[in-house]
Amino acid sequence: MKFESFFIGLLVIVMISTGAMGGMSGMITSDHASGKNSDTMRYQVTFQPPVIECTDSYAQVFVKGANQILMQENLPVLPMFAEIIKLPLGTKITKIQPNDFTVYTVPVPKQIRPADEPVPVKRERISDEKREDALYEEIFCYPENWYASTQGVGIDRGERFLFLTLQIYPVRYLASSNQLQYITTTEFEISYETSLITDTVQGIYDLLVICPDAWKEDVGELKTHKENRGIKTQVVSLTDIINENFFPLQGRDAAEQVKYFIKNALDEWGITYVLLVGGRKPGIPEEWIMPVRYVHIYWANEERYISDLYFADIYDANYNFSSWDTDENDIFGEWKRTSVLKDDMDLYPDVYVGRWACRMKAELEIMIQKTIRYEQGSTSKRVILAGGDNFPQAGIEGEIVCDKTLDFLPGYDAEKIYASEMDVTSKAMKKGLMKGSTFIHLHGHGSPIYWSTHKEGGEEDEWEDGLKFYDLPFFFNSEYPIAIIGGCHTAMFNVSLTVHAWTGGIPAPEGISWWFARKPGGGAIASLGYTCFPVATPGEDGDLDGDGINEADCEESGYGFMQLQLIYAHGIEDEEFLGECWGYAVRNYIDLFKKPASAHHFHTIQGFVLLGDPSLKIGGYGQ
Ligand SMILES: [Ca+2]
Ligand SMILES: [Ca+2]
Ligand SMILES: [Ca+2]
Ligand SMILES: [Ca+2]
Repeated sequence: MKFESFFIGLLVIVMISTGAMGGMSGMITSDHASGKNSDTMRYQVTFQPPVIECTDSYAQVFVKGANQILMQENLPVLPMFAEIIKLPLGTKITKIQPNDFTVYTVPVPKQIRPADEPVPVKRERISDEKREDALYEEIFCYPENWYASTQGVGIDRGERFLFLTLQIYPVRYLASSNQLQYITTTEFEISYETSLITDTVQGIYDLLVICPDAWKEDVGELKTHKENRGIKTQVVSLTDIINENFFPLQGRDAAEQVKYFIKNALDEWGITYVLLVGGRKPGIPEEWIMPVRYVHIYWANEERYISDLYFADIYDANYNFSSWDTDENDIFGEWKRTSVLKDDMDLYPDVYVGRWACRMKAELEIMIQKTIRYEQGSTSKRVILAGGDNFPQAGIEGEIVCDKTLDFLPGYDAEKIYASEMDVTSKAMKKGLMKGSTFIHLHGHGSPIYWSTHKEGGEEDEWEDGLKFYDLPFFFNSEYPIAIIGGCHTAMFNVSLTVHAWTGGIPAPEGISWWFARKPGGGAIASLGYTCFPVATPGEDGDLDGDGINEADCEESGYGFMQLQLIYAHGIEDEEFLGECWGYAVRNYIDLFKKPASAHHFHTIQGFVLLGDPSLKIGGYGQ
């Protein structure tokens, strides 16, 4: 019976991930009369009493049994426990109820250390933003509750699930009296119903390509190529969508119409991948060949940015269309500087979405020919790594993240272009790529048209040569790598000669990531970067990714974690297709950092974009 096998699977997942610290006992009560299975599971966690350590200025709290850190800007840094429970598609949580537990209180000798301001990955510091004092006068008890939970529906290895994240806060801080409240054991009852929906349709098509009408015929060559490799492909034009050639038209604007089409294709055809074909139209007014969605989450002086994740997050945890505008005011992803988060967003991708941001048909031709050539061949098991000292905090962050990249690619050789060993130049990157490689990973600072880093301890205005948009025409490598360009705004694809926000006033026709991918006779096959400021996490605040091993924070959170997860998906989890790797990275980031909601993590999640074919077979199929 399906339900039993799921329950055993769940038990295994929970026991593996929590080890000796947590445990779970389940009780099954089935209610067949209502046509639904309603069940309850019990979830128990135990903690050691808190240990308090003091520095000169602050106290720090540690709890054995807590596997993560609660960090919100200017609020106390406290241990927390988080568990991610994967439930079958169709499950609906009806109740999460803690049983009675005992609360203890202890005094704290000093104020608990507040979390620092999150650092945007940018070239210049934001001059008008200063760290304010801790917000302790505004809090009575932090966190307000003993637990929180978040749910989402998304895809994992081609299968869809409900993801439940349960966060438990074993200590709470009473700021006015400088005391800690703590618990040592807690048990939850989680009630749920199953089989609300099922994935009945499996893979009538695997890949959906959406393109403008005028390019549809040209995409035929890509379809033939993909189908020869067993990827069942459907090509649909924007006109097909509007003319209701497949499904009834839904949606308040062009972007939402595309998203509803993707939903229908997921429901009716069981698609896994979506390739959006089209970028900005050439010209002064901002118009799009293929629609985009701007979200409005304010952080680091950035008020809005494009998120292609919008097109991938189709369903929310209640199996409703994930509109990203839950207050229905036509402002999507709204969290303005002076307001709270207005729109609930599930975020978990339900399909793997990539974009060829082509501005003209010639670019489409280049991408089709590059893709066919790439997938028919194979690339060398080499990775080009470029990094340096990105932040004044201890550790050479770019090199730490690049070293970890190589750890996650067993059997690979690396060409390291490290600021500690040499100058980080585009010349060295070109030279490295001439020998062939599957990936190039740059981890540093960026702008839409430039990527760079520093020598160790280098001044903020002393930059390595780096990669500049005007270097791109001179890449003539014959093997095309997947380029991961870690830095702020590195994958903005709305740049034009007249609109060039964040380029430092330098006009450029377009951004570096897409340019690198669509470069004929060289460059990359796909690029990944950010359409906005992602967050960086230099320094050391504990085991931020909660895997039980405390490593440098630059690998455990922020943009470094995101990019490393993508590599991990391929090198360690053996994901063969680029879309799966993107989805893996985004999903894991959401699991860990969606809650408590913070603008900098939303930027990092929503801005991480795949400018490439999500059905791309990494390294090619070979001859
Ligand atoms: Ca809204
Ligand atoms: Ca979703
Ligand atoms: Ca550093
Ligand atoms: Ca750490």
